[in-house]
Amino acid sequence: MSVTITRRDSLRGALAALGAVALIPEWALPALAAGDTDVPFTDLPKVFAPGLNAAGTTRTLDIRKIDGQLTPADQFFFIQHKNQPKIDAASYRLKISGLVKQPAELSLADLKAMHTVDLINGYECSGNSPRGIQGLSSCGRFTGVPLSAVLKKIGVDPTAREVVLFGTDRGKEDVVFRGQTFAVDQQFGRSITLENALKPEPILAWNLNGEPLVFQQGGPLRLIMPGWYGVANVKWLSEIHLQEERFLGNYQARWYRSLVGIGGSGGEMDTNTQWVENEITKMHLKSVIARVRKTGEAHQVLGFVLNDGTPVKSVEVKVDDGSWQPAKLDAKNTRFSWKLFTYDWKGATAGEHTLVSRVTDANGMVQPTLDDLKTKKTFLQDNSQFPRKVMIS
Ligand SMILES: Nc1nc2c(c(=O)[nH]1)N[C@H]1C(S)=C(S)[C@@H](COP(=O)(O)O)O[C@H]1N2
Ligand SMILES: [Mo]
Repeated sequence: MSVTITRRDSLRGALAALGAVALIPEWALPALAAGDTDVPFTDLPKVFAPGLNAAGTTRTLDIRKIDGQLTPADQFFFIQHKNQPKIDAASYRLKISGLVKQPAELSLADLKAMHTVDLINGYECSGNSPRGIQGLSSCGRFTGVPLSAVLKKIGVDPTAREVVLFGTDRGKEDVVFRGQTFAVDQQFGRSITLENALKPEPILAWNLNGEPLVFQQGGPLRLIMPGWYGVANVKWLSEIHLQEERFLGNYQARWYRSLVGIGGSGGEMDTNTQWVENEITKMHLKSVIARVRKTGEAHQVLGFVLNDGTPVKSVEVKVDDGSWQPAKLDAKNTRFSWKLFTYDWKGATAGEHTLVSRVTDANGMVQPTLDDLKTKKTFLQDNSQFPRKVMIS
């Protein structure tokens, strides 16, 4: 294996030898220097308390604290639907069942003995939105083994079509059938097609930023689906089941959907409007302004882009009623990381201002405005342009 060592790596190596590696930020944006200040946002909800909720079940990211590519593990957002199981890593076994050559139970040691990979992956919950100042998002370096390698090692039966991933978390769920409701015990489950499972990207991950995943983050083992919304990243994996039929669990087929009207007036009964229901899979193109800092008389706007891994063509920023101005994408962005951008805001005057960003990808897809999304009926997948208000003193 050939290894390219960059100057930064060798600097890190030298400093690591001195025990000082933690001092080197992973990204070029420096921490606030003496004399730098954060410009306050005036658009925050009255009650705005990012971080851990009172029950300790959800943590949101305070995006004003973003200062690099990797979200520190102790700030990384977490959320889930049921309980947060605590699983003993030493006795942990991942079951692989269904249409496979030989059902298997793999320990963490079995997985770690395979060829492991590192992947920087940024993602958001599909419910992430301006309402919570986009705090259900983060980006980290995950370590694990490609799902494809595990499936190939076990051997997939040729009749398999669907790969269902179950979490250890379970509880009562309403299963609704034509107006009848059955409250039954269910495991959290999501599925992907075998074709997607065999792509090189999905990994079964045990580390975040070089440390074992803590239980809130789905430790000891979770799926990471690069470029997909959070819900696909099944935590606390207990079983991977291969089958021929579609998997219809609530989190797959019922509760994670969007309903969008295309064409016509968008009126609910307009026969010229086609109503399309979609699964929540790949992330829709979004940019967010996260932070504004002042150095002397200079102002810099910082934000991030999330998408499905399609190369980003441009990010632009607009101040008040001005024209769209190009922002700069950070050189350290990678295909599945969130894409950090900065914009040097010249001539900012005292008072309140509105800043908004929009991203365009290499396929010509442009981030929609809120108005463009008005025929989207479910709140999931809100990737609308997010105008921010700041106060310059
Ligand atoms: N087992 C399990 N995995 C899960 C969930 C869950 O409820 N149970 N929630 C999903 C949702 S909706 C999101 S947004 C992500 C959040 O991942 P995080 O907690 O690492 O941020 O986990 C996903 N994986
Ligand atoms: Mo989510």
